[in-house]
Amino acid sequence: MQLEKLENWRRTHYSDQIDLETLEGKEITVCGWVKQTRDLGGLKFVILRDNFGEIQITFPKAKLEEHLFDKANSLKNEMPIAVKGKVKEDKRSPTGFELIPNDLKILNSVLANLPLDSTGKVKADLDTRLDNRILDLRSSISHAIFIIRHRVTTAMRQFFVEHRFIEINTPRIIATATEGGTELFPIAYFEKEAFLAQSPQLYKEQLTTVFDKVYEIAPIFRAEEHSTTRHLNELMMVDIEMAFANYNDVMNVLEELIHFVISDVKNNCEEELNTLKSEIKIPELPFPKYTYTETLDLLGKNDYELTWGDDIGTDASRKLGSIIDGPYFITEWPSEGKPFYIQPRVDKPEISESFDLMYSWIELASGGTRVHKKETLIQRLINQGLTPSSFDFHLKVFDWGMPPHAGWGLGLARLIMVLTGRQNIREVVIFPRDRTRLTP
Ligand code: AMO
Repeated sequence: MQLEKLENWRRTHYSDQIDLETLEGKEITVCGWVKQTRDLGGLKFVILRDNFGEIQITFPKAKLEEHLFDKANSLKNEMPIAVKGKVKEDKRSPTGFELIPNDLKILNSVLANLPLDSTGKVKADLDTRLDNRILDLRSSISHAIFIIRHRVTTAMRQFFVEHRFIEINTPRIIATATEGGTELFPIAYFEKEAFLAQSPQLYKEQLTTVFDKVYEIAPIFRAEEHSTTRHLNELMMVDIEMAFANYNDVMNVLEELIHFVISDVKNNCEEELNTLKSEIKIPELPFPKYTYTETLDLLGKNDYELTWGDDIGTDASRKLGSIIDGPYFITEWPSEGKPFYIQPRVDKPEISESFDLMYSWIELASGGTRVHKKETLIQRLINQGLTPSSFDFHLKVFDWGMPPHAGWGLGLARLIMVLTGRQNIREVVIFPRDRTRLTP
């Protein structure tokens, strides 16, 4: 087959920009991929898919030049094409119009037997989908997930700008652990020992001394050995840190953000939510809050006993999810299990000024008030078996006017799971990295 060059052909309209009232009878140029073809002998229908929807291109043999109709016969699913044609009203077409082609360019060939059917008619398991992710992303389900994800990060940035947060980017190559030594990925960094960042924790705290309120949306890396449906080894984290604030203030920011994002998605992604059959509700503010101790009581009343100090693991979280619907906070966790930077309560040091944001049984975020006194921080580092001198680059900033501050980190993919109603985190990450998956 003779392939054509794009030359000076450029798209004039995306599929969702074709307004019948102004464009009927006019010639436009569309570009995209063949989603499907249907042959009725003298009539051929081609569905072209672009990023914003679909267009039906109708080839009536009787009205077209022979070579154009013949060319349409060589179209195969997933071929990239460009079409110049006239917009014509057609009530039978799903979009209410069709395009009658004047010219067609086939811009590349495709494999005869593709490893995945992006129309979703032939079902594939998740591994096959991930192995052939680019084709999978063209399916309406996966595409809807990532359009929603795009909407979420856009809305988040809007929210942060409106609330006067400054966007930062902190190093991904770091010298010390922030979230416990066991989850670090070591890397070869010339003659020094280095790691991939587990979180921007120390840097975001330092930057509050300059910019007051900061946020970062960036990848982080955790060498978690286990394989679950909600853990990955590389993930996008949404982090904030605020000066002159405590854990209650940053919980307020978090619930407002979640409310804003869910409302935004509900209002702007109706089609995608329908495709995914997601029935996410806009949560009421404020979100319910249960202290850790109250949560244990609640579990106890529902025949799930935990001892004070225990972590609330997967089974217990699932139990909670069966009792509480939507988002809620679990606050004031035992200080013992919390990272060194979390502030213990002054009146009751065994309890910390910390919280997790849960959605049903899934932990979406965690955060708290930070220790901002250098001596306390050094003591907590020692108590946790860490070497304060390894943190000199961080500790010295505490002598330069460190304000009281607080913040949180939110796992973006887990929020997307909730919004899109997906059960496996791998579905909502474009190229997931887990214990065994390193490609594509
Ligand atoms: P934490 O370690 O609790 O806190 O992480 C914050 C949130 O990130 C998500 N998350 C993960 N998601 C998928 N796979 C993983 N392996 C994974 N690990 C964590 C969760 C979790 O709630 N520095 C603190 C935050 C802070 O206090 O500001 C931190 O990293 O949704």
